Amino acid sequence: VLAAVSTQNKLLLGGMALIFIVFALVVALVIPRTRPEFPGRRLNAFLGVTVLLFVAMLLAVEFFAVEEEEAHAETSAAASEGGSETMPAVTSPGEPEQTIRVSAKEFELDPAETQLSPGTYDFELVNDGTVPHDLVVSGPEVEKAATPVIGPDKKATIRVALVDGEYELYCSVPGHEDAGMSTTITVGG
Ligand SMILES: [Cu+2]
Repeated sequence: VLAAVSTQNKLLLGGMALIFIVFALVVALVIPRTRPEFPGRRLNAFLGVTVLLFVAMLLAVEFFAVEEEEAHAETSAAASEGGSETMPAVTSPGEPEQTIRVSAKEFELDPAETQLSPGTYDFELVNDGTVPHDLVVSGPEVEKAATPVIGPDKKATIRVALVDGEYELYCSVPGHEDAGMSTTITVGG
């Protein structure tokens, strides 16, 4: 909504500026050629219109500038609020302590390690099978962090921040988890 309003303001402001400029050009260039006696008896009306346009222009700039500032303030306030909300809860952008290789094939999931200390890890899924698989990690503070589904001989990595607790690793391709592509890893004590 804010963006729409401020765009509209810019259009209005631009429109007023255009009217003002066209008016000024017409008065300065066109009218003297066709009507040398201008403004003559209409001097008062002419001056009135000029002053009116000028004042309207000033008011418009003042008014819209204030509204723009308010809009910007609200936008940046919203942005900083949003920033704290989007602090990573599931995955962490921090440096991973370690890469854990997880081999996937029909139908098992084989992580290189099943006992980890708390921290940030990259889980590298390697599809050692013959059909597509993916890797989903779920547990405390990590809700279904998933790689894309990848084909045979492909790799995909997800970064997760692990805390004390049990994490489930599984393949979310229909039927695969039940067929055996599921395991747990333990973090901390
Ligand atoms: Cu699978």
